[in-house]
Amino acid sequence: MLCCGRALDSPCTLALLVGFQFAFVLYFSLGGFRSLVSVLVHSSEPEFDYSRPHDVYTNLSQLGSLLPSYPSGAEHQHRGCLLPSPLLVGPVSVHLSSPLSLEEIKEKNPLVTPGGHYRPPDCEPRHHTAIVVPYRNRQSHLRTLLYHLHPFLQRQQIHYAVYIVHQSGNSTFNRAKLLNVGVREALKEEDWGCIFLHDVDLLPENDHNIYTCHLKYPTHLSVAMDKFRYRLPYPQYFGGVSAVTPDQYLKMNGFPNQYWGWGGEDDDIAARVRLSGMKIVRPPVAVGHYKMIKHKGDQGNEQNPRRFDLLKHTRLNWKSDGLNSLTYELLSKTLEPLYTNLSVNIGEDPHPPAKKPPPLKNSSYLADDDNNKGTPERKSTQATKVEEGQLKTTNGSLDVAQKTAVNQEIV
Ligand code: BGN
Repeated sequence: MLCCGRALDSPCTLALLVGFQFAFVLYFSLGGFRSLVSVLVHSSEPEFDYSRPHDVYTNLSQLGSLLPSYPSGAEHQHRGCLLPSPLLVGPVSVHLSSPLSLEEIKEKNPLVTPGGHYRPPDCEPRHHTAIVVPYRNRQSHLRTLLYHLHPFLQRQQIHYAVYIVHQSGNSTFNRAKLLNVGVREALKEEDWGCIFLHDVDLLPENDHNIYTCHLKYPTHLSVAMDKFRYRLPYPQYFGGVSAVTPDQYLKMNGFPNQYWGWGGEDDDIAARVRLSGMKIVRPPVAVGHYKMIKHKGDQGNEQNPRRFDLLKHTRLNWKSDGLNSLTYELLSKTLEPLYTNLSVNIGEDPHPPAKKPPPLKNSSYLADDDNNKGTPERKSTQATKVEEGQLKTTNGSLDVAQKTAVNQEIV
């Protein structure tokens, strides 16, 4: 008080001013509040610069050059692959549409063998991972995924294979049941230590997101998707890309078979993890970046209106519905150059969605109708029907109270 109550020219006021100025300069040169906090409070989160991503094929020519000296039993093959892999580059660029054909993608990945299998040529892999992808009618998404995932995984120096589980027929899509089929078929083929459950439209953006399993607990990998502004949409979210060991999978009785259509099956799987005494582990947000290929709603994969009800009964049903009740017919298994194609009949949706009424704008159709020349009565009935249809859809997606209630239940 004594000092600062005086005139501006007092030496004490001057010292204070200089002090403040110095603090401001320091503050901004450190990059403002955020950087100041990160300097003062040491954060354990790794940092990556996503503004300058590498090409997803970076470093692979090194592997290619090993191709001629690939005799089995070569000395270098007995050396365990280094951890972490020296080939990793961090953020990689993602091309959301692949202009390349399957043949061209294969040419870029010469070390991938039929069925989409790969083993590092110059060291003994420490991890053995099957990638299972539920699939129907997404040819271009599949090419985009294969173009991206093969080099991504090769840089991680793991032994892997890609299994595409194709749902035959026109019944409603059933992602979780297809995953069950994929896990069972993959394990028939090899003793995989880890199984990835991978959506066809998700592309990992950072190769430090290693495609291996946690020894004790199921892992959720797609923790930061562009669609959700690079954060979890809700804490127990388990959709997109996740991973289990065969033991973890057995412990939770696999996945539910009863979710036909979009939504809820991943929440059921998350609930199973907890009900079977496990928890979900995740990589840091800075690592678990994914881009989603944008697409319009899937025909045959409409929102499942029964998902809320099904989720309320997970606690009762998980021990009886899952791996132990799985039935399907394997129609074909082919070893394609970049993936194993499993085509399966998983049966019919017992509650298929009602067929949509014809669209409202078809007034010309009404007017042309010979029996009913577009009378006002006929038109208004039609319009009411459409409105009912729209209401239904709105209810399906906007049932916030219901959604919150179920979400709380499965925390
Ligand atoms: C949730 C869906 C998930 C989906 C995510 C992200 C349900 C069940 C009602 C509680 N769950 O709301 O299946 O993966 O959104 O899109 O709809």
